[in-house]
Amino acid sequence: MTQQLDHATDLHDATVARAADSGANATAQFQAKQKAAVAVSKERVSEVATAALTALHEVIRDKQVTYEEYDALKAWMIAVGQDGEWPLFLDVWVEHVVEEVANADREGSKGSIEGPYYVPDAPALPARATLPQRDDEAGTPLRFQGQVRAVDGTPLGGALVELWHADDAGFYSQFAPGIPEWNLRGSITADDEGRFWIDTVQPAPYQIPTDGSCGRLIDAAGWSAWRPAHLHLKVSAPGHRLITTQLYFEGGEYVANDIASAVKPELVLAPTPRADGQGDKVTYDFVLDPA
Ligand code: MBD
Ligand code: FE
Repeated sequence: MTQQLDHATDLHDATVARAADSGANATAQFQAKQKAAVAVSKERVSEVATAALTALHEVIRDKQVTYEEYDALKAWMIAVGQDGEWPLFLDVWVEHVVEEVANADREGSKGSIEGPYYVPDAPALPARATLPQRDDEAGTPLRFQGQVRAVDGTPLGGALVELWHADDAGFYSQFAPGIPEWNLRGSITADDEGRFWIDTVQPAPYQIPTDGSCGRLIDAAGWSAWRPAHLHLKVSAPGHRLITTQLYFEGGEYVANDIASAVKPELVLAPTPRADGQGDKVTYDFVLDPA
């Protein structure tokens, strides 16, 4: 009886994305990566902070923001921190413009935002590999294959392809309970010609947790809480600029209205059924700019 109850609780946990589960670890992951203080000059801090505050002052005048609304904002910002949702908030509503500025001068593959759910040092895998997954991993099998090249077409042998994505229920390992640590996360080393063949499963669309501060903003504003199904990638090779990007699926839900504004036409895949009937396959080649 106790076992049945535990099982029921597990099932419940695995099917509900709670802000506390994803938010706390997203904050911890970010803090681990951001240990060292960033050196920014006084001039630069003053320039950017003054511009940001001035833009906000203009919104208050333009929209005639009231004290009631100002206090609602203050309460909400305090709660965002308590929920651990600053990484989620910033990556959903701000990062896409930072990415646009950072990658404007690239000639190679298009980038996209990293989001809050990257974890470094995922298990190392060879060029032909299956991403770590459960024995009964749900979802349509997907073979993701391609080649990493330089802008002049030279194959980049031994390139590193880091891939992470949500499962068939839209949850990420390490950011939702009940999923094995490295599920659907891997660091693949391409072969001597920069090629890779990765077996995984089709991810589901991702819904922003509805019980946290980001969810409350979305609800209060009447927005959609969804991101289209996507693969996250970091692709790198010595002497070349690492690219962080995402790939989406043609015809998928929310491709045209991503809450994180991170879809670009060049990043939409069109998988086709495999000849052996074992799911789908898709080819995508990466082109890395010189460092
Ligand atoms: C995600 O899965 C994601 O990729 C981004 C950018 C924001 C929230 C959840
Ligand atoms: Fe994501």
